[in-house]
Amino acid sequence: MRIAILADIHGNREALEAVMADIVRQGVERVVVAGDLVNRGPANADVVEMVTEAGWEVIQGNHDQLVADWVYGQVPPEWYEDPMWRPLAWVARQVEAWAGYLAALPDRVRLHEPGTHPILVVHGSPRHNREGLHPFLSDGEIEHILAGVEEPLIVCAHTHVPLDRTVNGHRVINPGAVGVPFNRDPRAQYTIFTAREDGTWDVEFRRLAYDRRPVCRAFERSGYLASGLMAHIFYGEFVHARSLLYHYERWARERQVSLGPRSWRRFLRQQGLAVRPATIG
Ligand SMILES: [Mn+2]
Repeated sequence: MRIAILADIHGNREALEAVMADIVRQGVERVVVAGDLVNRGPANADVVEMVTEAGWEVIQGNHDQLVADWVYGQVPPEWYEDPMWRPLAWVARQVEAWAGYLAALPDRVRLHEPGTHPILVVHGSPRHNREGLHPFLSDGEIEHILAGVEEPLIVCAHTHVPLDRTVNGHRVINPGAVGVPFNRDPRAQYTIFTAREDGTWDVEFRRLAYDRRPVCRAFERSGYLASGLMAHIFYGEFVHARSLLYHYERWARERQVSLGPRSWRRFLRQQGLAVRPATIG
C-alpha cells in the first residue's frame, strides 16, 4: 500500500502538475491533500479543478477556510474596504464557484488501511488549523500539542517546512509545501508513505524541480500581483522559498514604518533579496 500525502499547493498550478506526474509514475493507491489548495498564488481555480477531477481526498487548510469565509461574508465587515485584503478578494473571485466545496472540507482525515498503523492527517495541528508544528519547537512543546492523540503517526502541514520528529511515541511528519516551500528549497515537496510488513510506514520525502518561470508570469499577467501589497509579499515568498511576511511585519513595527510597497522594497533590499528577480532557477 502506497499513499501520497501533500499540502500547501496555494494556487501554484505548475508545482501541482509536477507532483501529479510524479504520483502517477510512483504508482500510489491513495492521495490525500492536507489543506491549503488556494490563496497566495495566481491559479486557484485551476488547482481546485485539478484536485477534484483527480478524486483526491482533501482536508481544509486555514487559507481554504479564509477564502470561503470571505465569499460567505464571514470575515470582519471592514476587511472588504481595506486595501490590505484586496489580493484575498481577487482570489475569492477566482474560486467563487468553489466556495461551497472549500467550506465543506473536513478538518482531518484518519487513514486506517487494513493491517497498518492508523495515520491522522490535519492541516496545522490536531488542535487548530493555524497552529504549526514548527521545527524549532521543543519535544515538550510538541508533546503538549499532541497530548491525547491516539494515532502513532500524525501528518501535518501549514508551516511549509518538512519535518520528521518522533516525540514520546508520536511520529510527526510534515511533507513540506508543494507550491510555496519555506525551507529555501524551491522544489515542489511532498511525501509517499509505504506500508511495511509489520504495519508501520516508510516515509519518503520527494522534491521535484520544475520550471517556475510560468508561475512568475502568471503572478504578473493574471492581475494577481497588481491586486495589492499582500500579493507582492506572497510572490516574494514564492520566489525566495522562505517566509517573509512575518519578518517584514516585525521589521516594520520595530521601525514604526507603515506597511506598503515602499517599505516592502526597502525590507527586501535590507535582506539582500532581489525585489524583482530577473531569473530564477
Ligand atoms: Mn499554507
